[in-house]
Amino acid sequence: MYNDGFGMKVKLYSYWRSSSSYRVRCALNLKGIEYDIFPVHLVKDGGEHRTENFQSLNPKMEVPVLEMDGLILTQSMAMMDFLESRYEDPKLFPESPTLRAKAIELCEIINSGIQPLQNLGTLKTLEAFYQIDRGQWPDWIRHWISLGFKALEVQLAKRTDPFSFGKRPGVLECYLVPQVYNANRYELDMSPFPRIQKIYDRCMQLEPFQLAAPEAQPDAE
Ligand SMILES: N[C@@H](CCC(=O)N[C@@H](CS)C(=O)NCC(=O)O)C(=O)O
Repeated sequence: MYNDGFGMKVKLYSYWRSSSSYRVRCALNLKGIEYDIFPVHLVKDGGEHRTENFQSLNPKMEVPVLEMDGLILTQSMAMMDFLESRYEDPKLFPESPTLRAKAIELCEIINSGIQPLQNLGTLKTLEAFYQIDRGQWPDWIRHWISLGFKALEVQLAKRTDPFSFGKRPGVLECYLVPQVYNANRYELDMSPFPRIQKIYDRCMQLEPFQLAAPEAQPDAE
């Protein structure tokens, strides 16, 4: 187990059901980094992430926020990059520059191409601006997950490693597992995505992913 060089435990501001927080929990667990969870409720009383206190950590009013080495980081991909340079082993990113770029490309299908479209703030804006009520959200969510998963499935099916980029799970699994969790939550038919499903199933056999799961969090409801 690592702890940070300043003798302070790493802090993760997280919400149990937030897929972006889930990514970082996976990465911290894979690296064996000790951390404390600071729960931020995204729903209660209009959302704790909107309070002035939280905005001083993240003016964009989103979780996760990672606090370590005297640094406050928002954006999960920046966290992955920092964790990788700060704690060398086990590696999250492939070592070859080509594969590293490919891994980031595939993470971005989720990070920029799926999650922002199913984010709570986006859904609430659809409701406020266009009266798209909550009953219609699942169709919208399934549409965007499915579109992103189609692209991912094609790319991942070309590779035969047990995980996306090798024998061990890495950065892409940290993005993929939470996104599949959401797909299941919204009852997306996963049968068109066998390679994604296989990688997810393999990850869920492993303790770092089990401990990162929403239901295993201290703030799970
Ligand atoms: N790109 C950001 C996404 C962060 C994000 O969208 N977080 C969501 C939870 S998964 C959030 O805090 N949403 C609050 C809201 O939309 O009001 C990252 O990767 O960290």
